[in-house]
Amino acid sequence: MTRRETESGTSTLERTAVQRPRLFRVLLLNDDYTPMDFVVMVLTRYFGRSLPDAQAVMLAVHQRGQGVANVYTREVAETKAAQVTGHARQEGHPLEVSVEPEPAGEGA
Ligand code: TYC
Repeated sequence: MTRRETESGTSTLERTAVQRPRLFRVLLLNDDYTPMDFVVMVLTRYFGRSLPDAQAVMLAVHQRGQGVANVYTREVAETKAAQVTGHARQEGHPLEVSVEPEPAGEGA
């Protein structure tokens, strides 16, 4: 709540609504050719995962077909997806990355 004094000397209380930005998941998709080490490197370098965490996420993607690299605001998620796809293509790997909205009500 913020108290504002008007020119005429009256004061009002204003309530400011805080809007938290929608969050988006960056998903890694499994394929048969991208080396496991490359995926682990991507998870540590681009998605801030610790090495053990990156290894667990990579294995989950390998076994289940897809998994969440991390969650960001839309622009950051899309930038990371583009950077990782570019890096993978440069190395000749077919790794696919997608971005999807975090379902409403998930997270804090
Ligand atoms: N399936 C790949 C392999 O056996 C490893 C892999 C994991 C690829 C995760 C992509 O998003 C991925 N080399």
